[in-house]
Amino acid sequence: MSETIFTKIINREIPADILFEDELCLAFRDVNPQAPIHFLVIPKKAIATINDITEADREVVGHLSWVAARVAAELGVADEGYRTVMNCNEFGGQSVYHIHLHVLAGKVLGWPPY
Ligand code: D5M
Repeated sequence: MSETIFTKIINREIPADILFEDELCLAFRDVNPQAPIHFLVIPKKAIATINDITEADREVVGHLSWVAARVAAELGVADEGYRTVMNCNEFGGQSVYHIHLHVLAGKVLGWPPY
């Protein structure tokens, strides 16, 4: 798999507004926010799409949601609510092929999302 921009963020080769980091994942603000608060939670392991998740990845993929909730709480938006989204491939609107959980907050979000 070719390296994406998210690997460069993990390796500190390009800057990002990092909100959380541990041995498994990184959370940082989305450069093109779609809500007043919009951050991404990514595994440090480069997994291209949800379709490429293996059984061995179960811990890290579950961990992304735990980190999303923890950072949302730190930003003060957990109780009012937020949305997590993981896009997959072309029809899902994926543009960076390193899985990432979007976390959108800070306003009432519409549904359906199109
Ligand atoms: O979402 C990919 C997301 O990644 C999109 O919302 C923009 C964001 N992005 C792209 N480059 C950067 C950098 N350098 N910093 C922060 N955020 C970034 P997708 O679901 O793949 O369409």
